[in-house]
Amino acid sequence: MLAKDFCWGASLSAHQTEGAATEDGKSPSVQDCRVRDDQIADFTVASDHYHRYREDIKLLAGLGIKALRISLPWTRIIPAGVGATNPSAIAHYRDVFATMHAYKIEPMVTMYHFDLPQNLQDQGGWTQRQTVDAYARYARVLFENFGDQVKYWLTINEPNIMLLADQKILGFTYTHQERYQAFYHLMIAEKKAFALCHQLLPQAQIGPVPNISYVYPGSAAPQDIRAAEYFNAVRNWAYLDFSVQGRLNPLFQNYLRQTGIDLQILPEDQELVTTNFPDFLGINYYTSVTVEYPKQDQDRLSGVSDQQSEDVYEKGFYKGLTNPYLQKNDFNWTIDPLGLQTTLEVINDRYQLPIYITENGLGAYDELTADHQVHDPYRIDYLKQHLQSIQQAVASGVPVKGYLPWSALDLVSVHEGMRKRYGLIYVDRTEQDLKDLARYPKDSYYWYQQVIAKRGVDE
Ligand code: BGP
Repeated sequence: MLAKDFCWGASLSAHQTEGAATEDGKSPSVQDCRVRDDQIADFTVASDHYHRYREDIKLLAGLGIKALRISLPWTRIIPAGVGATNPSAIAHYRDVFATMHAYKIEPMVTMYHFDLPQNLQDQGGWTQRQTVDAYARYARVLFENFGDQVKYWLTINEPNIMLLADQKILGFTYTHQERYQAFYHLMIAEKKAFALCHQLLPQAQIGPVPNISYVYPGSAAPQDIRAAEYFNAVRNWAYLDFSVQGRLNPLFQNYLRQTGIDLQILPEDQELVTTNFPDFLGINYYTSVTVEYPKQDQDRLSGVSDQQSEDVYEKGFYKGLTNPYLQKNDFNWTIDPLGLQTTLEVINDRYQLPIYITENGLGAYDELTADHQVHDPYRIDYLKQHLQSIQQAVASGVPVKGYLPWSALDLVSVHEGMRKRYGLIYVDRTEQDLKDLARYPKDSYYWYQQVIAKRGVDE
């Protein structure tokens, strides 16, 4: 059983759920443009959460959750990314937070979840220092307008994945050098948010939200061990060491040197970086990654990779491979609950901060029956095994304070559109057919309701 004050919750992001992409003063984000151009799913509607948030929050309150993680869309609040704020968006989200509080649900707010204003992207996006300043201004607007309603803030969703994933799905394409400069700017932007939050909202808490999973070596060969250490440094520790300890990880620095990357660091960064730190860690975890030393040069570009599968590669450093000990889901992601426990233990060993699992879940093809049920035992299995792992981690001394699985309701998956569903609640639409967007709790919803009531799963 987990502690009485354990924070049971669920997670969403704005661009994947809200829709209303062209309403209420909203300008396009890089995600809107990507989803539109690739015709992934009707992005203007998504799960229609923007119009149905009251119904959705009420349904989620029925789970007994104490927290709901949502993200705020930068281009609704400051449509051009810089300049004027949009009063109707501020009023909208004030009502969203008031509705949550009416059901005793604490908002946990991701300030930016992959949806950079397209206007800033057109000027170079995160490769440019001015985007850091724009983010800092946006952070101030959020703290000033919602600081009385929101106690838990998350800075930037998965900057480490923005570095490593196939950047087309994130709405931009940078050169190798630009990627790492953009990554550095994301890290600096986060530090500015820590500083501002602590200055303006002394009662609030703020943390990073990277996607962390401990990287395994493919064998006991010393070169494979080194490959895993390097990928751990690039994928996991570079970001968290900077965020929590204010240092550039030495293996990461060596990797940068050897791959010919020269970061532009300003003298004034030093003080900012070494005096502003998070209050807690938000950790997203889906799968683990296994790498070996690349024996031959691959016939593809260095660094083009997809962090969630075996498709990771950096010449002379590491190459992903299939882990023969693990099963996969329908979308080729390995399922590794024990990997979550290991990851949590290693994170705790390094950083000793309270941890909230801010994403964890199973993407699958779900089917709605004629009587509006969704039988998803595979999702229940996945969540149950990961919760067992969390309980074990807590028993071994890791301060996990909350669990907010992905996702509260079905949404547009980043990689796969509407066909890959994560929700505890089914949203009745398909890729292109919007149907009536009605909500139906899945079996996993009722299962999670019981888990929350019992404060955990059987070991
Ligand atoms: C995380 C993102 C989420 C979510 C999830 C699943 O990296 O923070 O936004 O989408 O991955 O990924 P996908 O939707 O591609 O299955």
